[in-house]
Amino acid sequence: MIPKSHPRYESLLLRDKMVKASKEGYLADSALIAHGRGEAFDYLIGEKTTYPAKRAMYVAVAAMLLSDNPVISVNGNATALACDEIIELANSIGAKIEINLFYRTDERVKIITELYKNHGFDNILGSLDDDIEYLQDIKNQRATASKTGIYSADTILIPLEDGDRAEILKKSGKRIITIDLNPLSRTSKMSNISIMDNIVRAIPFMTKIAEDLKTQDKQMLKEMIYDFDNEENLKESLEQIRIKE
Ligand code: PTJ
Repeated sequence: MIPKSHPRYESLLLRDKMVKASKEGYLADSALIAHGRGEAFDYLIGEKTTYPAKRAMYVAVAAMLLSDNPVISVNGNATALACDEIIELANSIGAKIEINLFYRTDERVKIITELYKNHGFDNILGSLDDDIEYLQDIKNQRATASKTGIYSADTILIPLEDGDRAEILKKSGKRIITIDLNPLSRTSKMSNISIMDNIVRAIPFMTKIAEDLKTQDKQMLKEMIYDFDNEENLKESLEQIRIKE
Protein backbone atom coordinates (compact mmCIF):
# COMPACT_ATOMS: atom_id res chain seq x y z
CA MET A 1 0.00 0.00 0.00
CA ILE A 2 1.54 3.29 -1.14
CA PRO A 3 0.81 6.23 1.22
CA LYS A 4 -0.88 9.15 -0.60
CA SER A 5 1.55 11.50 1.10
CA HIS A 6 4.49 9.98 -0.77
CA PRO A 7 6.01 12.65 -3.05
CA ARG A 8 6.16 10.15 -5.93
CA TYR A 9 2.67 8.74 -5.24
CA GLU A 10 1.30 8.96 -8.82
CA SER A 11 4.40 7.41 -10.32
CA LEU A 12 4.49 4.57 -7.76
CA LEU A 13 0.81 3.90 -8.40
CA LEU A 14 1.55 3.35 -12.09
CA ARG A 15 4.43 1.03 -11.22
CA ASP A 16 2.05 -0.89 -9.02
CA LYS A 17 -0.41 -1.29 -11.90
CA MET A 18 2.39 -2.58 -14.13
CA VAL A 19 3.62 -5.08 -11.55
CA LYS A 20 0.05 -6.33 -11.00
CA ALA A 21 -0.48 -6.73 -14.76
CA SER A 22 2.82 -8.57 -15.04
CA LYS A 23 1.71 -11.01 -12.35
CA GLU A 24 -1.59 -11.50 -14.18
CA GLY A 25 0.46 -12.73 -17.14
CA TYR A 26 -0.52 -10.36 -19.92
CA LEU A 27 2.54 -8.12 -20.20
CA ALA A 28 5.48 -8.71 -22.50
CA ASP A 29 8.71 -9.69 -20.73
CA SER A 30 10.21 -6.33 -21.62
CA ALA A 31 7.13 -4.30 -20.66
CA LEU A 32 8.65 -2.96 -17.44
CA ILE A 33 11.75 -1.81 -19.31
CA ALA A 34 9.55 0.07 -21.78
CA HIS A 35 7.68 1.59 -18.85
CA GLY A 36 10.95 2.71 -17.27
CA ARG A 37 12.02 4.43 -20.47
CA GLY A 38 8.68 6.24 -20.51
CA GLU A 39 9.10 7.27 -16.86
CA ALA A 40 12.48 8.82 -17.60
CA PHE A 41 11.08 11.00 -20.39
CA ASP A 42 8.06 11.91 -18.29
CA TYR A 43 10.35 13.02 -15.49
CA LEU A 44 12.21 15.30 -17.90
CA ILE A 45 9.03 17.07 -19.01
CA GLY A 46 7.93 17.59 -15.42
CA GLU A 47 5.21 14.90 -15.60
CA LYS A 48 2.84 17.46 -17.15
CA THR A 49 1.07 17.66 -20.48
CA THR A 50 2.94 20.14 -22.65
CA TYR A 51 1.48 22.63 -25.15
CA PRO A 52 2.71 20.74 -28.25
CA ALA A 53 1.18 17.54 -26.86
CA LYS A 54 -2.16 19.32 -26.39
CA ARG A 55 -2.01 20.65 -29.96
CA ALA A 56 -1.29 17.16 -31.30
CA MET A 57 -4.17 15.74 -29.26
CA TYR A 58 -6.67 18.20 -30.78
CA VAL A 59 -5.53 17.26 -34.27
CA ALA A 60 -5.56 13.54 -33.43
CA VAL A 61 -9.13 13.68 -32.14
CA ALA A 62 -10.22 15.71 -35.17
CA ALA A 63 -8.67 13.07 -37.44
CA MET A 64 -10.38 10.24 -35.62
CA LEU A 65 -13.75 11.99 -35.66
CA LEU A 66 -13.50 12.51 -39.42
CA SER A 67 -12.42 8.92 -40.11
CA ASP A 68 -14.66 6.22 -41.54
CA ASN A 69 -13.06 3.42 -39.54
CA PRO A 70 -10.91 4.67 -36.64
CA VAL A 71 -9.25 2.00 -34.51
CA ILE A 72 -7.41 2.16 -31.20
CA SER A 73 -4.69 -0.48 -31.13
CA VAL A 74 -3.95 -1.78 -27.64
CA ASN A 75 -1.04 -3.77 -26.28
CA GLY A 76 -0.12 -5.04 -22.81
CA ASN A 77 1.30 -1.77 -21.47
CA ALA A 78 -1.56 0.42 -22.71
CA THR A 79 -4.10 -1.99 -21.22
CA ALA A 80 -2.35 -2.14 -17.84
CA LEU A 81 -2.20 1.64 -17.56
CA ALA A 82 -5.42 2.84 -19.14
CA CYS A 83 -7.96 0.10 -19.97
CA ASP A 84 -11.06 1.98 -18.72
CA GLU A 85 -9.92 5.28 -20.17
CA ILE A 86 -9.31 3.69 -23.59
CA ILE A 87 -12.83 2.22 -23.53
CA GLU A 88 -14.25 5.65 -22.67
CA LEU A 89 -12.37 7.31 -25.55
CA ALA A 90 -13.44 4.59 -28.01
CA ASN A 91 -17.08 5.01 -27.00
CA SER A 92 -16.86 8.77 -27.25
CA ILE A 93 -15.42 8.89 -30.79
CA GLY A 94 -17.03 5.70 -32.08
CA ALA A 95 -13.71 3.88 -32.54
CA LYS A 96 -13.04 0.16 -32.47
CA ILE A 97 -10.49 -1.34 -30.08
CA GLU A 98 -8.13 -4.00 -31.37
CA ILE A 99 -5.57 -6.07 -29.47
CA ASN A 100 -2.32 -5.88 -31.35
CA LEU A 101 0.73 -7.27 -29.64
CA PHE A 102 4.34 -6.97 -30.60
CA TYR A 103 5.17 -10.13 -28.61
CA ARG A 104 1.96 -11.96 -29.50
CA THR A 105 1.07 -15.17 -27.69
CA ASP A 106 -2.35 -16.81 -27.56
CA GLU A 107 -2.24 -16.74 -23.77
CA ARG A 108 -1.69 -12.98 -23.61
CA VAL A 109 -4.39 -12.31 -26.23
CA LYS A 110 -6.81 -14.46 -24.24
CA ILE A 111 -6.21 -12.62 -20.96
CA ILE A 112 -6.42 -9.15 -22.57
CA THR A 113 -9.63 -10.10 -24.41
CA GLU A 114 -11.25 -11.15 -21.13
CA LEU A 115 -10.06 -7.98 -19.45
CA TYR A 116 -11.77 -5.67 -21.96
CA LYS A 117 -14.93 -7.77 -21.81
CA ASN A 118 -14.94 -7.65 -18.01
CA HIS A 119 -14.52 -3.89 -18.19
CA GLY A 120 -17.64 -3.61 -20.36
CA PHE A 121 -16.22 -3.59 -23.91
CA ASP A 122 -17.56 -6.73 -25.60
CA ASN A 123 -16.69 -6.16 -29.22
CA ILE A 124 -12.94 -6.32 -28.80
CA LEU A 125 -11.10 -7.08 -32.05
CA GLY A 126 -7.87 -9.02 -32.52
CA SER A 127 -9.05 -11.81 -30.22
CA LEU A 128 -8.33 -15.47 -30.90
CA ASP A 129 -11.71 -15.93 -32.67
CA ASP A 130 -11.25 -12.92 -34.90
CA ASP A 131 -10.83 -13.03 -38.66
CA ILE A 132 -7.12 -12.23 -39.08
CA GLU A 133 -5.42 -10.83 -42.19
CA TYR A 134 -1.77 -9.95 -42.84
CA LEU A 135 -0.94 -6.34 -43.56
CA GLN A 136 0.85 -5.98 -46.88
CA ASP A 137 0.98 -9.78 -46.99
CA ILE A 138 3.79 -9.91 -44.44
CA LYS A 139 3.36 -13.36 -42.94
CA ASN A 140 4.60 -12.67 -39.47
CA GLN A 141 2.83 -12.11 -36.17
CA ARG A 142 3.65 -8.41 -36.16
CA ALA A 143 1.64 -7.88 -39.32
CA THR A 144 -1.57 -9.49 -38.10
CA ALA A 145 -4.68 -7.36 -38.22
CA SER A 146 -8.38 -7.88 -37.77
CA LYS A 147 -10.28 -7.79 -41.06
CA THR A 148 -12.86 -5.30 -39.79
CA GLY A 149 -10.36 -3.42 -37.61
CA ILE A 150 -6.78 -2.43 -38.34
CA TYR A 151 -6.75 -4.16 -41.72
CA SER A 152 -9.48 -1.91 -43.11
CA ALA A 153 -8.94 1.11 -40.79
CA ASP A 154 -8.16 4.55 -42.19
CA THR A 155 -6.84 6.00 -38.92
CA ILE A 156 -5.13 4.06 -36.13
CA LEU A 157 -4.13 5.26 -32.70
CA ILE A 158 -1.11 3.24 -31.57
CA PRO A 159 -0.02 4.15 -28.04
CA LEU A 160 3.40 2.92 -26.78
CA GLU A 161 4.20 1.10 -29.98
CA ASP A 162 7.44 -0.54 -31.02
CA GLY A 163 9.07 1.14 -34.05
CA ASP A 164 8.99 -2.01 -36.19
CA ARG A 165 5.30 -2.53 -35.83
CA ALA A 166 4.62 1.16 -36.31
CA GLU A 167 6.56 0.98 -39.56
CA ILE A 168 4.49 -1.93 -40.84
CA LEU A 169 1.29 -0.08 -39.99
CA LYS A 170 2.50 3.16 -41.57
CA LYS A 171 3.57 1.39 -44.77
CA SER A 172 0.10 -0.07 -45.09
CA GLY A 173 -1.02 3.45 -45.99
CA LYS A 174 -3.05 4.41 -42.94
CA ARG A 175 -2.97 7.62 -40.91
CA ILE A 176 -1.01 6.81 -37.77
CA ILE A 177 -1.39 8.60 -34.44
CA THR A 178 0.91 7.71 -31.58
CA ILE A 179 1.16 8.49 -27.90
CA ASP A 180 4.81 8.11 -26.99
CA LEU A 181 6.79 9.96 -24.32
CA ASN A 182 9.94 9.64 -26.41
CA PRO A 183 9.89 12.27 -29.19
CA LEU A 184 13.01 10.69 -30.69
CA SER A 185 11.55 7.22 -31.11
CA ARG A 186 11.09 5.76 -34.57
CA THR A 187 7.37 5.50 -33.86
CA SER A 188 7.14 9.23 -33.03
CA LYS A 189 9.13 10.17 -36.10
CA MET A 190 7.20 8.11 -38.58
CA SER A 191 3.69 8.78 -37.30
CA ASN A 192 1.45 11.39 -38.88
CA ILE A 193 0.47 12.78 -35.49
CA SER A 194 2.75 12.20 -32.47
CA ILE A 195 1.59 13.00 -28.97
CA MET A 196 4.52 13.22 -26.54
CA ASP A 197 2.65 12.58 -23.32
CA ASN A 198 1.97 9.90 -20.76
CA ILE A 199 -0.91 7.67 -21.88
CA VAL A 200 -2.55 8.07 -18.45
CA ARG A 201 -2.89 11.84 -18.99
CA ALA A 202 -3.38 11.82 -22.77
CA ILE A 203 -6.31 9.44 -23.17
CA PRO A 204 -8.70 11.15 -20.67
CA PHE A 205 -7.75 14.53 -22.13
CA MET A 206 -8.55 13.28 -25.63
CA THR A 207 -11.99 12.16 -24.44
CA LYS A 208 -12.65 15.70 -23.17
CA ILE A 209 -11.46 17.15 -26.47
CA ALA A 210 -13.78 14.74 -28.33
CA GLU A 211 -16.80 16.04 -26.43
CA ASP A 212 -15.91 19.56 -27.57
CA LEU A 213 -14.91 18.80 -31.18
CA LYS A 214 -17.97 16.65 -31.84
CA THR A 215 -20.08 19.81 -31.72
CA GLN A 216 -17.82 21.74 -34.11
CA ASP A 217 -18.06 22.27 -37.84
CA LYS A 218 -16.36 19.51 -39.89
CA GLN A 219 -14.62 22.06 -42.09
CA MET A 220 -12.89 23.47 -39.02
CA LEU A 221 -11.63 20.00 -38.06
CA LYS A 222 -10.30 19.50 -41.58
CA GLU A 223 -8.42 22.80 -41.37
CA MET A 224 -6.89 21.83 -38.02
CA ILE A 225 -5.48 18.68 -39.62
CA TYR A 226 -4.32 20.52 -42.72
CA ASP A 227 -2.46 23.17 -40.68
CA PHE A 228 -0.64 20.66 -38.47
CA ASP A 229 3.04 19.93 -39.10
CA ASN A 230 4.14 16.86 -37.14
CA GLU A 231 7.85 17.40 -37.68
CA GLU A 232 7.62 20.96 -36.39
CA ASN A 233 5.48 19.87 -33.45
CA LEU A 234 7.98 17.13 -32.54
CA LYS A 235 10.78 19.71 -32.56
CA GLU A 236 8.75 21.83 -30.15
CA SER A 237 8.07 18.73 -28.04
CA LEU A 238 11.79 18.04 -27.83
CA GLU A 239 12.41 21.58 -26.63
CA GLN A 240 10.18 20.85 -23.63
CA ILE A 241 12.85 18.44 -22.36
CA ARG A 242 15.20 20.48 -20.30
CA ILE A 243 17.59 19.40 -17.62
CA LYS A 244 17.08 21.82 -14.75
CA GLU A 245 17.95 21.52 -11.11
O1 PTJ B 1 2.40 -5.77 -25.31
P1 PTJ B 1 3.33 -5.85 -26.49
O2 PTJ B 1 3.77 -7.25 -26.79
O3 PTJ B 1 2.77 -5.20 -27.73
O4 PTJ B 1 4.68 -5.04 -26.11
C1 PTJ B 1 4.58 -3.71 -25.65
C2 PTJ B 1 5.96 -3.03 -25.55
C3 PTJ B 1 5.72 -1.61 -25.02
C4 PTJ B 1 6.84 -3.83 -24.59
C5 PTJ B 1 6.59 -3.01 -26.97
O5 PTJ B 1 5.71 -2.38 -27.86
C6 PTJ B 1 7.91 -2.32 -26.96
O6 PTJ B 1 8.98 -2.92 -26.79
O7 PTJ B 1 7.85 -0.98 -27.15
P2 PTJ B 1 9.14 0.00 -27.11
O8 PTJ B 1 9.94 -0.16 -28.35
O9 PTJ B 1 9.83 -0.10 -25.79
O10 PTJ B 1 8.43 1.40 -27.20
C7 PTJ B 1 7.53 1.84 -26.22
C8 PTJ B 1 7.56 3.38 -26.21
O11 PTJ B 1 6.56 3.80 -25.30
C9 PTJ B 1 8.90 3.97 -25.71
O12 PTJ B 1 9.30 5.00 -26.60
C10 PTJ B 1 8.55 4.57 -24.34
O13 PTJ B 1 9.26 5.77 -24.10
C11 PTJ B 1 7.07 4.85 -24.49
N1 PTJ B 1 6.32 4.81 -23.21
C12 PTJ B 1 6.53 3.99 -22.16
N2 PTJ B 1 5.63 4.21 -21.19
C13 PTJ B 1 4.82 5.20 -21.65
C14 PTJ B 1 5.25 5.57 -22.96
N3 PTJ B 1 4.63 6.52 -23.69
C15 PTJ B 1 3.53 7.10 -23.13
N4 PTJ B 1 3.05 6.79 -21.90
C16 PTJ B 1 3.67 5.85 -21.13
N5 PTJ B 1 3.18 5.55 -19.91
